[in-house]
Amino acid sequence: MNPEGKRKALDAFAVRLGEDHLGPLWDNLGAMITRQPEHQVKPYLWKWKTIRDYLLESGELLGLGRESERRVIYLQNPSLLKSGKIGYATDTLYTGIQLLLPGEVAPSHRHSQAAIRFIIEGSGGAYTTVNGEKTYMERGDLILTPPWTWHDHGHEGSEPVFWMDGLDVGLVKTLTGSFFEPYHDDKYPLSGPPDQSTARYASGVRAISERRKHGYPSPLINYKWHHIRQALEGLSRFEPDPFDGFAVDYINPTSGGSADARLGTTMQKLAAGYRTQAHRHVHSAVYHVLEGTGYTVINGRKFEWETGDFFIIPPWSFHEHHNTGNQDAYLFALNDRPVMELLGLEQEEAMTENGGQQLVESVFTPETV
Ligand code: 1HN
Repeated sequence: MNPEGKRKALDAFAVRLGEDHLGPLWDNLGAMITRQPEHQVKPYLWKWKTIRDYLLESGELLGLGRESERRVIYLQNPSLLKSGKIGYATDTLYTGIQLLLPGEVAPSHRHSQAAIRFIIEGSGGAYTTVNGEKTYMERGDLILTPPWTWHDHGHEGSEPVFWMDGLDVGLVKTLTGSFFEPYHDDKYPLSGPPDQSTARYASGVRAISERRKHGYPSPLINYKWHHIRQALEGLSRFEPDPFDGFAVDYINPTSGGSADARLGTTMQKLAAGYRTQAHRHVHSAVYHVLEGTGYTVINGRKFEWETGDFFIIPPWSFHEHHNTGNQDAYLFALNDRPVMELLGLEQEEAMTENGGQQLVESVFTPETV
């Protein structure tokens, strides 16, 4: 049979297979197993002022209680909306920004998604309880609510508090492991005085009575900003990482592994004027600018950021950061690296062309619908 005749016969054969809900791998192997990661996730950047203004407006429109468990506005990556999904930040990661007003209570519940909170703004008195441990929130703190732990939020202070929520919503949805349960009361009973785990674990040591306790969830639930900042000052006496500057992973003090088993969290300090080299990795990330001014080049596009902004690094996308300010910049990031590592999927590649820095082909501007 000539090649054309053969192709026709194979196409007709594929149609017959399809009628019996079968498929020919010889036509689909390339689409199933791509040579490199392929995805719909595009980078995007959200300005803090836009999010903050909308949140304050929602504070006037929406009360809290069982009808509206949380007052949160989430990052809806337009590239994921287009593919018919609810639109999280990336395929695996969800990020929202939550507002709690003085006197409010966000009622207790638990879910199988892992969650972290990173505190953006608020001058004291707001707290989360995690399985009965109450911990107060301060700007720059990272608070864990590990999967299936009861958590509620409350506010004894006088100013609105804003924080970033990060959850593995997309990952858990893909793996069909979502469970949710409301607690029968607004607040879960307290197990003792506040911030016990910070008192016990924040110095990186453990009481000898706890030697046999290790693994997940991490016993430390609040990673205080002043401790992290101090650790970065210590690191700054050494050479910066070429791709990330002075950067730390938040860790579980009993194991040295990621603070949360599935959600990775990092804080990086970029010294004034510092520019990193470009690299890419399989894991995706959501960045939040705790402090500073600069830009990140992602796949040849420049994303300019300032304090409070959020941006996405999609999987397997070249990126480099540049602190253009005259102060140190601090970037917090949420990522799915622990999952990629556990599954043996993580890979990393440095850009070698052009001295390891990308050519800027375009500059991002928000797409207003
Ligand atoms: C959640 O439980 C919180 O506890 C915030 O504050 C955001 C987004 C999706 C699912 C659960 C919270 C959430 C969430």
